[in-house]
Amino acid sequence: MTEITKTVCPYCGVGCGLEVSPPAQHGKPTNRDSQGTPIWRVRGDKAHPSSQGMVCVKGATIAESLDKNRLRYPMVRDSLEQEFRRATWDEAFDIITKRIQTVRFTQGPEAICMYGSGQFQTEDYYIAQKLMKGCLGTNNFDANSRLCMSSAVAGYIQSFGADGPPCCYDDLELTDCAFLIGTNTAECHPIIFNRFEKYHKKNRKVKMIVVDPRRTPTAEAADLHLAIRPGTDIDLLNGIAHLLMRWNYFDPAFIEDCTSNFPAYAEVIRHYSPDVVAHRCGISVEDLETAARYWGESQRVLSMWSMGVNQSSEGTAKVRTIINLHLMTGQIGKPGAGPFSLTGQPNAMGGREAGGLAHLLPGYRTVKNPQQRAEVEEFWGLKPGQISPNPGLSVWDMITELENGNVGLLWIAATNPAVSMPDLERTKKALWRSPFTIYQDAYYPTETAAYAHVLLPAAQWGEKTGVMTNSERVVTLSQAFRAPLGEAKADWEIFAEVGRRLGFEKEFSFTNSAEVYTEFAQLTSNRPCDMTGMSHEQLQAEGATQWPHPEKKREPIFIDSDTGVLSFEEEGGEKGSGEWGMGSGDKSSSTPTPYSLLPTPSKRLYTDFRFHTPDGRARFGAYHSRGLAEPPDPDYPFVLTTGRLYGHWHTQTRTGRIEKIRSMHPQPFIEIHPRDASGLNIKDNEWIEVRSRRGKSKFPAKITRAIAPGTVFVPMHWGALWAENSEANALTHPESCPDSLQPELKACAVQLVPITRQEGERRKEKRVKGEEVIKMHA
Ligand SMILES: Nc1nc2c(c(=O)[nH]1)N[C@H]1C(S)=C(S)[C@@H](COP(=O)(O)OP(=O)(O)OC[C@H]3O[C@@H](n4cnc5c(=O)[nH]c(N)nc54)[C@H](O)[C@@H]3O)O[C@H]1N2
Ligand SMILES: Nc1nc2c(c(=O)[nH]1)N[C@H]1C(S)=C(S)[C@@H](COP(=O)(O)OP(=O)(O)OC[C@H]3O[C@@H](n4cnc5c(=O)[nH]c(N)nc54)[C@H](O)[C@@H]3O)O[C@H]1N2
Ligand code: SF4
Ligand SMILES: [Mo]
Repeated sequence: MTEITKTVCPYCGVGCGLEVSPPAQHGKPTNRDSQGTPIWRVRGDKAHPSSQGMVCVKGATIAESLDKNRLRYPMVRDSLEQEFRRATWDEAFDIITKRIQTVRFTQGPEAICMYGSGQFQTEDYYIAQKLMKGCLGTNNFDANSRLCMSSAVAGYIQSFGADGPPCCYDDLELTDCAFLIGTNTAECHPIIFNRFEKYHKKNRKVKMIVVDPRRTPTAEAADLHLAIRPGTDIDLLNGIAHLLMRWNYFDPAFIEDCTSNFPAYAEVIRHYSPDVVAHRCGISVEDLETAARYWGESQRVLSMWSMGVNQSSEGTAKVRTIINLHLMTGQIGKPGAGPFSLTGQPNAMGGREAGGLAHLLPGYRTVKNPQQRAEVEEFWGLKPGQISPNPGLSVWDMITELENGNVGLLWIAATNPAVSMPDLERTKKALWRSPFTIYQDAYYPTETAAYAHVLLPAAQWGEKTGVMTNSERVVTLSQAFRAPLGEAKADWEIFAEVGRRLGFEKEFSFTNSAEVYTEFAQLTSNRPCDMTGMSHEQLQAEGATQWPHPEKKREPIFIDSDTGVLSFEEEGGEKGSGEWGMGSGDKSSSTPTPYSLLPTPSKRLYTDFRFHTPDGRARFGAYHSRGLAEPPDPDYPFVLTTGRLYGHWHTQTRTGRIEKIRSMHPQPFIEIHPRDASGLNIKDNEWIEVRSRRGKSKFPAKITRAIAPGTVFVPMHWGALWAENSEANALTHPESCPDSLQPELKACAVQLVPITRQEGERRKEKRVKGEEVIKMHA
């Protein structure tokens, strides 16, 4: 019999269940890649509730990346000019702990920074929080989710009083109208898209609206595609609200009973009449009206969004403006309806649960809340006041503090900022100035390795056991099926060992990741993301589980037959109290309700229309549109937008080494409308130099009507190791949303300069050389 390991795909936030079996199987030829290396077999897990056996090309080919270009042992150097030399773990740990102690006692804990990732498992996130925010007393832990989901987090918190996407994937097959805004679901969340598309095709009455400046494969499938000008989402959303009001498609009872701040919102949307909106968005009044009609006439509306909304200097306002539409029409807390952020990374959700951003603490708590800080301090056995009340540095602040010379130690793990951060030239200069950088990654080389003093080899997917939470709050155990390659260690083990060596033996006495998860789960007790009923053992036995999932109901030991009042054993008394799922954390105000009297957890949040705000009402956000942070002008007349392709994952550390995916997307390009191309006298495949106020990049032209005139698009996947000067982020700027601090990676102003054909050819040759560099390291 072959041994099958159940696990979860480590790429996107859809969180597809996978089954992995060994390369060599009895009676079957051994699976091998083109170099003859045996590869593990991967297929979709039919029993997984989220993906029902489906996978996309990334999940299907993941095992091919396990052995190529791995970082196998620690490496160190004294300065960035030097070559790395191999070190033992003991030596590396010693260097790191000494450095942490020096920085702590000379510059203070605030000079220590960690930049982590939505590709951590929850256990990695949790141990990093305990080390940084707890033991070291600095909140300078931020994650690449800052570039990704932080606007959604801020929007949910401001509108609902707590983070957490309220919907579930079943809603995809229950809705009457899917409103997809700023998401290229077909390429970036393919299995969510498949689930909806099957249903959409079968049910002619079901509507699909896509709002995206580009005609993406997602937009191709829509009943209505609104190709708005980049950055005009709030105009559009307020314009739809204006029509819903005018046509009486709103729900006064819901607004009255379940929301607050409606008058301020009504005052704002008054100004968004159809002709004003259509003009600003660059769409027709008819299309705007059709969108409002689809929304108004549908019993159930499900909106979904991703980076076209979040990566914006008004990202939080955009998120809240989407939520507003749901609140004014009562489209939430019921099947097939609600605002649903599609999470980017596989465990960005777990990161939010574990407090993995500079302003958060584990269990959907915030560092600013004194009671919540005290709860965490007590749980960790720390002295009162140990956790700083100040939010730590966001990742862009880490860059500017490097510039100011205020960072003594930077620890980067599971992210490749030398490709993915905005304003790369500035980012790289700042990284170059870092007095001491630890970089913990599974692969080598990556672009960021060039900026590290210490390289630590991380065990990755398949080599460590831990949990990940997907977009619909489903937690899956990602089980190890092979030993870590070389000397690699799980991220949490590395953090824990450093913690122990700093003197926190008791705090980090874990012997395996199951113990780590059990401790973390206790800290979610009575929080919106209550997972006290989960453990590695339970997840293995029962399969993927959605939160909230509190500890098992306790059986009453005594029922008063006159009053019906139930009595429970005292042990763990508090667990049975509080309005679970309501997360107010205020235990004094509510009469304890035993678990067995509470309704069965629903697959959706807010089914009782009570929210986590102090008054239990969801709050309207009243926002006028502010547009782009860097609008086009006569010097920089084009808007550049950036994003993803179906096959590649971010900075290509894995997908760039998979033949099938490389051949799907062999090289970078710039999408440009035929009208703009002819204005530049450019033909297909001819090279264009793109210049912004910050930098330059070069791409061959892909002339297409899928992009609007005046806008160009480049994929984000090609860093310095994969192509010469085709970095999207050489051009982008760091201006960010004031609430979420998420940078506007989706838009900057650029000028386009054609490059002569000859030079283009030369560039192509150079690019091949760039690839050789990578082969050399293979
Ligand atoms: N294949 C693949 N899938 C992935 C990933 C990957 O690297 N590759 N990464 C994962 C991660 S971490 C993330 S965050 C998600 C991202 O998933 P998506 O957000 O779906 O992907 P993007 O391509 O970044 O951007 C989505 C769309 O936003 C549009 N857009 C740009 N500006 C605007 C605007 O002003 N308004 C509106 N409404 N739309 C705009 C772009 O044209 C683009 O089509 O994908 C996840 N899935
Ligand atoms: N222009 C532009 N820039 C963008 C975006 C955009 O749309 N446009 N999108 C932004 C968004 S949404 C995101 S999420 C970021 C993504 O950007 P990054 O996070 O920089 O991209 P990845 O390539 O996913 O980097 C993950 C790294 O973790 C390593 N790794 C994999 N598994 C493990 C593990 O288990 N442990 C450790 N320690 N390392 C591991 C991989 O080898 C890789 O080097 O990019 C952002 N940047
Ligand atoms: S849809 Fe996402 S989670 Fe599913 S297989 Fe593809 S990349 Fe993996
Ligand atoms: Mo992301």
